[in-house]
Amino acid sequence: MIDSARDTIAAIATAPGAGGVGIVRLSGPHARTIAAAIAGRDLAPRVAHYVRFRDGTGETIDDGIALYFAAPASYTGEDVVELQAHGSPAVLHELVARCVALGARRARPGEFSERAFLEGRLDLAQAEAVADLIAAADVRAARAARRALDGEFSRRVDAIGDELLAIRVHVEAAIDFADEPIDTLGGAQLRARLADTALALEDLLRAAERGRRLRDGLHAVIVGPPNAGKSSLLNALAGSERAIVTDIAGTTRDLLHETIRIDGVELTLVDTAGLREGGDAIEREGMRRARGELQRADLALVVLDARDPEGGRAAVRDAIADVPLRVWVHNKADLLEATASHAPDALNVSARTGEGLDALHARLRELAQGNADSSGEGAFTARARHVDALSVAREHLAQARVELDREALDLAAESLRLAHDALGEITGRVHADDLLGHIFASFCIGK
Ligand SMILES: Nc1nc2c(ncn2[C@@H]2O[C@H](COP(=O)(O)OP(=O)(O)OP(=O)(O)O)[C@@H](O)[C@H]2O)c(=O)[nH]1
Ligand SMILES: [Mg+2]
Repeated sequence: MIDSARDTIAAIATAPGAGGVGIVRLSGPHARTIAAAIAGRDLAPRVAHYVRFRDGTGETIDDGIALYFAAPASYTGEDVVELQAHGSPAVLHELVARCVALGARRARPGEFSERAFLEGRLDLAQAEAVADLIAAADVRAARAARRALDGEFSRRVDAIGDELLAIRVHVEAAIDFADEPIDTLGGAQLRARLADTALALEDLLRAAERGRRLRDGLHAVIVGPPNAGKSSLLNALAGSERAIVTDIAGTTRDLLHETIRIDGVELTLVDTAGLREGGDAIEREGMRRARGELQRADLALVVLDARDPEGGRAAVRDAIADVPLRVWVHNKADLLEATASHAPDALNVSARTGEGLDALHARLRELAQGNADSSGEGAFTARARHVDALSVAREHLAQARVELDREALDLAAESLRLAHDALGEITGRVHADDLLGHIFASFCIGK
C-alpha cells in the first residue's frame, strides 16, 4: 500500500546531545534524491558510501557515511537513507535543515514506526514494543520488549483470532440452517472448540498482565489508617522527605508517586490518604483516590500502628480485597515494649529509627523480582491497552458460549465478532485513527 503522494520525512535518530556518531534518517519517496543532493553522488542500495555532506552553497557540513535502503526492504518499508555524521547537535540540526530545504518534512514523534506499521512491516503491538524496548529500564524489560517486537505476543493473539474466525464461519453457516438443532450441525464440537479458545485466551491474558507489570514495574500502593506512618515510610524507602509528615491524622490527601529501584527492578510507590470513616470533604476525596489507586495496584503495602494493628486491619480490608500481593507492616515498632509479641505475618518496622527497613527492602525486592522472574522465560511486554482488549474479548467470548447454549446463533455470531474485533485492536488489524495518533505520539522523534 505504498502511497506515492506521501511526503518524505527527516529527523535526527540518535539521542540528543553530543556523541561519537549521530544519525539523520530520511524516509519516503524522495529520500534517495535528497540524500544524493547532500552527498554529491547517487547512492547504491546497501552500500556504505563515504561522502562529504554539503550545504546549499557547496560548503562541507561534515563527512560521514550515507546508507540507502531501497523500498520495501527498510525499517519503514519506504526508501530510507541514513546519514551518519559526527554526533554534534549543530551538525545534525544543519543536516536536517538541509533535508527540509530539499523538500523533506520534519518527522513527528514515532512517525517512522507509524509508517512501518502502515506499510505492514510491523503490527501495532510490535510497533509499541519498539518504544518499550527503547524505554526499557532494565535488562529483563528489554528482553521482554524484544520478544514482543519479534512477534511472540502478536502470534498468540493471531492464533486465537484465527481460531475465532473459523468458529465464526461455522456459526454463520449454521444460521442458514436455523431449522436444524445445532447439535446436528456439529454443535458439540463447536462448543468444545470454544471452550479451548476461552482457555487459550485466559492464558494469554495472564501472560499479558505479567507483561504489563514487567513494562510498567511493580505498582505498590501504601495504604492504612490515618497516622500509621504511611508517609513516613514512603520517605524512608525513597530516602528523601518527599511526603509531608505531621502528627495530625488526615495529613495526606492527594496521591504521591515515587519511583524507587531495587536491584535494577523498578517499583512505583504511591502514598495515599489514611482510610477511616468520616473526614472532611477533602479527606473523603483523598480516600476515594486511594481506593481508586488500589484498583490498579499490584501490591498493597499495608501500614498499621504496631501498638494497635487490629483496629487498622478492619479499615483496609475491603479496600485491598482485589490487590494480588500484600505486605503487612507494623510501623512505630520503636514504641513497642521490648517484650511485645510479634505478629507472624507482619514485618515490624520503624520509619523513625530505621529498624526493620532492611527486612522490608528484602521483601519488596523478592516480590519485585519474582514479578520480573515469573515472567522471565518467554515473557513479552504488554500494555494496559492490550490487557483491556483481551479482557473485552474474554467477556464477549463468555457471552457467545452462553448464547450458543441457548441456540441463539445470531447473538452468538455477533458476540464472536466483537471478541474477534477486540483481538484485532491489539495488533492493529482493527483500529481507529485517533488510537494510532495516541500511540505514536508517545514515541521519541526519529523512531
Ligand atoms: N515513634 C514513631 N513515630 C512515627 C513513626 N512513623 C511515623 N511516626 C509519626 O507518626 C505521625 C504520623 O506519621 P505520617 O507519616 O504522617 O502518617 P500517615 O499514615 O501518612 O498519616 P495520614 O497521612 O494522616 O494518613 C507523625 O508524627 C510521625 O512522625 C515511627 O516509626 N515511630
Ligand atoms: Mg500521610
